[in-house]
Amino acid sequence: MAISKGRNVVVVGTQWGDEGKGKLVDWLTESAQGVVRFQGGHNAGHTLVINGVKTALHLIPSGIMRPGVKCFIGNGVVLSVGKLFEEIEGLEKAGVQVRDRLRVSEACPLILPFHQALDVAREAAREQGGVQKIGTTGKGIGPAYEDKIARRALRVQDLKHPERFATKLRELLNLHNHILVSVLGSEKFDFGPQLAPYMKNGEIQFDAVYNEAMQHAELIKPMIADVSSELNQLHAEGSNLLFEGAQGSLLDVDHGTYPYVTSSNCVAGNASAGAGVGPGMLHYVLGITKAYCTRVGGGPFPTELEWQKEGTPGWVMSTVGAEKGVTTGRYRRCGWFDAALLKRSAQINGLSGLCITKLDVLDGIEELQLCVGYELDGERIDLLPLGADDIERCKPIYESIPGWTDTTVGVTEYDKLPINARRYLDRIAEVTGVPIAVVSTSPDRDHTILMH
Ligand code: 2SA
Ligand code: MG
Repeated sequence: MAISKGRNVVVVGTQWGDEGKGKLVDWLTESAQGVVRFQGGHNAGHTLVINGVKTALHLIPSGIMRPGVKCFIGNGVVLSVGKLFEEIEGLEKAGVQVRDRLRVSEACPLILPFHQALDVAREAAREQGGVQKIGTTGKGIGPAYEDKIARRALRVQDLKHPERFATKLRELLNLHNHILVSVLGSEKFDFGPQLAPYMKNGEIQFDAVYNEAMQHAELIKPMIADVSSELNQLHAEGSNLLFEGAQGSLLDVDHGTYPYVTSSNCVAGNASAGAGVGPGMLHYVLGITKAYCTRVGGGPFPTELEWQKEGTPGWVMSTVGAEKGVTTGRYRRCGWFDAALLKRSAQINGLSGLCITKLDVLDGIEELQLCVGYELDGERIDLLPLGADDIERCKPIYESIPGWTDTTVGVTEYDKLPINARRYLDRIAEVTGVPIAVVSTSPDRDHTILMH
């Protein structure tokens, strides 16, 4: 495999998120000097297990768990400074030094309390109007990206200038309070304890947001940086960089199951725009893929299984795989591996290699089904179509593959995997046309098979 010294790697999720990217980024960080987040916000949830201890990260790159590695939050990330410091304090309590190793782009748009209020109120309005909810994480991600694209966002750099910040905040609040009250009827909503300190009569209060932001400004100032320049400098010095994707390719705002997507581009190409480096600096794209599929939130899922019935394959995936959201605690929907979906992912990311995770979860399932295409309007197709409406109508076409009974937990050599597990992996590589570079056989850092 070409994941080696002198090369920068982009790690992306190839399904709907939660593929196990955090573990792989952490593992690859052994040969990297810098790790960069380039999209999403604290909607992401990465679980790492190191020496048996679990750590959940939402905003800070997984590389933080390796002493000496520099971590960057690129301009493509929408940033809640409050959540960032909650995470920093949590890590510091666990003995992980963060402040001197984390750099935050001054161009990051800020997530402020009104973004979260808009997110929550919009989802409630959809539900009341009889429209399927997107199933967002309720963190304000979508509304923060809307402000960025509409060219009115408050950015990290504005925190350094209190008057400028106040002027922009006033304008933003005029607009958003109008939407909250007059369009979404926010006076009727219960926004919960998190937003209560900022709200009065359905409106977000200027003073509460401003005063908190100014406190945050003092905390974050030492970390504010020109991340693009620093990454280019590190690259020029011969450092290896790792770009850590959040969510998954099918949640990409353009290529995913639109409108049941997140509001950023999750594909590898956005590592360039979201970090401020040229595409020539991205050398290897590693696609992380679960040995089955999961999705949290609304939207189509062609290979979805019933997961609540004890003893069924879907139940095994859910329970053995502990498929519960790291950020919101929601149960994830589970289903068979979808190779036609993965083909779409390979195409939109330009995948160099695959990393298959959670293979061990399938141990003991008698017979596995592999989706190799769909029937859509009486025709057979072998690539996931674009957008939710067509995907909703796809009927999966399956190939049966015999399962295996031996455990794969902790196996570190490909040849030591049960023969049927190897057949399953080989067939995935064959159908998707992407070579398998890594297999992960448990959440533990060391339980990893390197293929080439
Ligand atoms: P949002 O909040 O606007 O980004 O939600 C839009 C859709 O994107 C999905 N989404 C995710 N799907 C899987 N994992 C995510 N992160 C957390 C985790 C999720 C959690 O890693 O466990 O804890 O629930 C994530 N973030 C966003 C979301 O479900 C919507 O479908
Ligand atoms: Mg996750």
